[in-house]
Amino acid sequence: MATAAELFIRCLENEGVDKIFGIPGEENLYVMDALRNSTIEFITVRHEQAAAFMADVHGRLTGKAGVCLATLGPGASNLVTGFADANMDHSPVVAIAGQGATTRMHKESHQILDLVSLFDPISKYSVEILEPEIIPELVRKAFKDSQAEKPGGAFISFPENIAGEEMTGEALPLKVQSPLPPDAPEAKVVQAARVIDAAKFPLIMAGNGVIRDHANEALVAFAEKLNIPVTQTFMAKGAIPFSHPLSLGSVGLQAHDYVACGFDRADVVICIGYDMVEYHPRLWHPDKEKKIIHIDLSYAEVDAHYVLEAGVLGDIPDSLTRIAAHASKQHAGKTDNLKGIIMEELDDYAANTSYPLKPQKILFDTRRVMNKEDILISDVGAHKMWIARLFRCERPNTCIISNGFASMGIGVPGAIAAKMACPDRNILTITGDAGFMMNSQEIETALRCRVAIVIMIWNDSAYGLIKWHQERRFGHSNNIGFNNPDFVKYAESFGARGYRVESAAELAPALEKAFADNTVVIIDVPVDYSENMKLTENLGHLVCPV
Ligand SMILES: Cc1ncc(C[n+]2csc(CCOP(=O)(O)OP(=O)(O)O)c2C)c(N)n1
Repeated sequence: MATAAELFIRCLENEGVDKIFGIPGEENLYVMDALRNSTIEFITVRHEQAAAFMADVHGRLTGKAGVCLATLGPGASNLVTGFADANMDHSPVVAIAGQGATTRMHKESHQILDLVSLFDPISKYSVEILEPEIIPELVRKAFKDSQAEKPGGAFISFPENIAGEEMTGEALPLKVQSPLPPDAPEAKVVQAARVIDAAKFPLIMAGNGVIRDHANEALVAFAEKLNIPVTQTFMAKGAIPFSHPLSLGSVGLQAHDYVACGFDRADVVICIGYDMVEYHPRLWHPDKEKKIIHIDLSYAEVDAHYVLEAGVLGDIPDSLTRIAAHASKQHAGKTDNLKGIIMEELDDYAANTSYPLKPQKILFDTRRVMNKEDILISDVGAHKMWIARLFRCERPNTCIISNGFASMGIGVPGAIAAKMACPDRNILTITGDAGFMMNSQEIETALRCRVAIVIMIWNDSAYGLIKWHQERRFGHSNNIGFNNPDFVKYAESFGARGYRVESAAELAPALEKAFADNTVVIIDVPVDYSENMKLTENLGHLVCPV
């Protein structure tokens, strides 16, 4: 006779789950015990938030829901930030929390929180297991909802008395069905092709949906056939290779960056797999005068700055191929050298020897050392803005940026999950000193699980991005400084390695050595963030090339 917890684990196996990130607790004893006879590996972590970030990055890289687990009350509330990050970044994640027995949920009771309500606003599906028989349906629905476009979070609360119940009936896992996305109606395809044919300066904006729907090759073919330039959001980096002649680079900086010049000129913007949460249309479409074509698997969000001329809802590769077949006009391609300006900016700093290091120099050397398939996970801060602008990506999902919820602390746990999902690639996280300290405890997890990652800390002893914003707004800053530990000694205290970069020339060799070390390595890189305000000033004076 199986317990409900054992049936639950069978259902997770049936969904193809191979790992659960989490921390065991008293209220999930039965679930943990059921894992002893399972193919699923449990990755014991040091903070539930990290477990959720790991599930988040696992989901983003594999397209299959990452799974995290916590106990009730404080364990579950610790999951919230990482889980919300996954939900807003449209990464599939299923979170499981233990819960007190159903016999004490109706009253004040030790560690009991209404978890279904807590997770409701940050999930696509939030549910409690109140009968063992419903487990197969409930688990199937959680995974189906989480993985369906747009992907996001599903939360399951599992009361301990239900988990321990002996199953009497014949409940079995349900068949996993993966329906193909529907194709767009022909009339919509033809309408979009007409709008594109009538355009003077069309521009493509690719979003993360292109990567989620494996539409990157179709995107390139579409752009090439019609000779239309492509820009991408932060989370779509690599959807078109940076080196492609039609690639303009990434958009998303709130300031008016070079790539935004492409928007100024465009009369038709073709948004493909675009998530508004990343880069609000008000920023690139203030005058509401452009024609917008929305190509996606989901309906467009309603927004006064995003009123559609044509909407093509269906499998993205199929839609792109069919629209391109109906459109006949060859457009002007890139009419200016916007990407050239970005390249010049990088090249200018390639041989820069100043210390602390300039962000541009760090990213130039990092790109040179990393292979095209290697993965960079960005944390959140000023460093993320530099990575988004200047780190050149040739392949989808090789630069993971959180730009929906945009939570600090994703870097270290995200890198661990990336290495587990892609063990043959080098994995680097670039993080601010503040974001690093939010989940640095997971260095122990990485070492214990023998997961080799490199952590590059941009060290400025401050909340750099906020300092940047304060200086921009008020001309001064306050309450943003702090002291750091000695990061080399900190690494060594865990049994990891630590290198401090003491001149610009030391960075590239240190990074090469760190990858070759094949363990957990911290590289402490003092960064010169005076470049932040220089960038603001330069972009403030930016005159778009004509
Ligand atoms: C969890 C969380 N708290 C606060 C913020 C707001 N925030 C965004 S960037 C930032 C500063 C980041 O500092 P650091 O990690 O040192 O990176 P830097 O900006 O210096 O590159 C803050 C406080 C956030 N995005 N996430």
